[in-house]
Amino acid sequence: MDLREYEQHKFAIADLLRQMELAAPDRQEWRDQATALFTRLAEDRFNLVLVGRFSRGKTSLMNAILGMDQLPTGIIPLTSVITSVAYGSVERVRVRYTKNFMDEDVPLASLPRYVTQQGNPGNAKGIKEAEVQLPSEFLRRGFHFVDTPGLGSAIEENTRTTESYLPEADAYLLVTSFDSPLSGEEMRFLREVSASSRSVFVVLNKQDMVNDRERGEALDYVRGKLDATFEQNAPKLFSVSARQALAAKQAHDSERIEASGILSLERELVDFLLTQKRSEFLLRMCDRLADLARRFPASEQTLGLAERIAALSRRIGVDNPGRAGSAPVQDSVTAGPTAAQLRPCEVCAAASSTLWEFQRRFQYEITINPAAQHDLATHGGLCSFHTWQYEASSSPQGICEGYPPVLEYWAAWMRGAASDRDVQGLASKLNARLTDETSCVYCRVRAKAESEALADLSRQLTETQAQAPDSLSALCLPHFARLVGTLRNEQLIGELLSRQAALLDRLAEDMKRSALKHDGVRRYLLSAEEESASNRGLALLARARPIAD
Ligand SMILES: Nc1nc2c(ncn2[C@@H]2O[C@H](COP(=O)(O)OP(=O)(O)OP(=O)(O)O)[C@@H](O)[C@H]2O)c(=O)[nH]1
Ligand SMILES: [Mg+2]
Ligand SMILES: [Zn+2]
Ligand SMILES: [Zn+2]
Repeated sequence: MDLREYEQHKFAIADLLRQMELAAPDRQEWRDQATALFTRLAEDRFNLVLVGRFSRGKTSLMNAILGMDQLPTGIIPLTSVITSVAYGSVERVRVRYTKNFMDEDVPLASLPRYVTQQGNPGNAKGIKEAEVQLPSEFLRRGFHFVDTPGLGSAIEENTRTTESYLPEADAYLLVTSFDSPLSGEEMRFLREVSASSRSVFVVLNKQDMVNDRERGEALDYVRGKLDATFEQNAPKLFSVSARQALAAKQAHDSERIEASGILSLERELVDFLLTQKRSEFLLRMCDRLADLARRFPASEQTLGLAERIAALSRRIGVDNPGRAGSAPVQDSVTAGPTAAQLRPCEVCAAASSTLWEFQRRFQYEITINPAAQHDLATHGGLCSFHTWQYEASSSPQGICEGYPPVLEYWAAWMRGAASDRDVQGLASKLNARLTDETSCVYCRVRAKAESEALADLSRQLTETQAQAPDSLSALCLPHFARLVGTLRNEQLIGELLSRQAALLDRLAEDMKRSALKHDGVRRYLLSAEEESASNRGLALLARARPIAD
């Protein structure tokens, strides 16, 4: 099941939950239960927790997987705070304190001040978790990597921090290393996990420090220990050099990336997430929904609901024969939209800024320039919308200086009409004089700016030979339609339509995710993209408000 399918199933569960709310016999009792389920759905984070003795290279391994070096590492015990890293369209760090009213967003570059032993010794700042969001494609598959302070250092607070977090894990990555593999505390940890149902992967890091023979010996040794500790399903073992993996990724050297051992680890993690974890989670949610529905008094409606839950559950099961672990992995994480594609409609933006400039001049001109006053008057003023737009940014004094000619114009018109004998036609004449989009100067300035921006865009697209450029923003529907109307190249139009379709789908998903997190009272989990989803969703359908704030 790819991420897309997974989310669609999740949204289907949320829809069923909302419908159950309508059928609920006792709203209050129901609401608590439903909120709890929404919360689970909204939080739905697959916590892959990295543990191991201090200085094994846990943080380095995370950096290597992400192909960046933003998380602080060092030769002395370093990480002092639980640090999770998950997908977000923009870089963002949320520091959550144990007293949650103190939560704050901080720049990524300042992370060391919060999560390291030097910046925040023994987590004296009382941070519950630093949540890092990064636009990494690997993370888009739904991982929450959780880095923990190393076990077994002299800093007891750090060990306690890690131990208290362990129950939150969905799976563990035990990071040990070729220099003295499997310390006492790592063995203790393994024994504990072997008694639980959680999966664990074991990484032997720093393979660059040993030769082939030593490497083989260490692997045999660790393999033996694992087989002796786990009665069945002994953890998979990986030999890796986080240091070389990161360097090779940064150099885009695919041979050295492969040699670092990181790829087989990454493949295994993705496989695990896709074939097992997701369907288990969804099926568990369906079970809980069904439990809830069973407690409703039987009625046609509740029977219908129960049937639909069962059907969804079957569908999830069918999509995932891989529950037994045999399904082929198909991971279709598609490239996300570029930053440009997330920018609001560029035609709207051009029109707004032109109009903004115009308005500034206009406000001034009509207080001092009789020609401008006359012009405004003969157009009968502005359209209703822009009249108030003008009012909002003008002073009473300016209005009283600039606007009397408009009122006088109407007075003169009416006086003329009073002596007109054509009473029948009067109402329609009056209506025809009213200021609308075609006579309002603001409207005309905006329309002109829009036409110019569209013409520019159309020219650019035609010149670049049928390539929908990555730099194109998320056009609003009205402007998209006008743009398409100017183009002749079928292939280009087809490309633009697919691109726009992908944007619309993506926003619909952002909106559903955002709704789910609101339902689940987990607003702090909203990514920047989800937070702005309501606004961006509407902005894809309608032109921007006439003037930028
Ligand atoms: N030679 C070698 N050194 C590595 C490798 N990975 C990490 N290191 C070094 O090991 C030291 C510790 O790395 P960290 O990533 O900070 O280790 P950690 O497990 O996060 O440490 P704590 O946060 O204290 O628990 C650093 O000096 C790294 O440069 C590797 O693959 N090879
Ligand atoms: Mg660390
Ligand atoms: Zn637009
Ligand atoms: Zn107008």
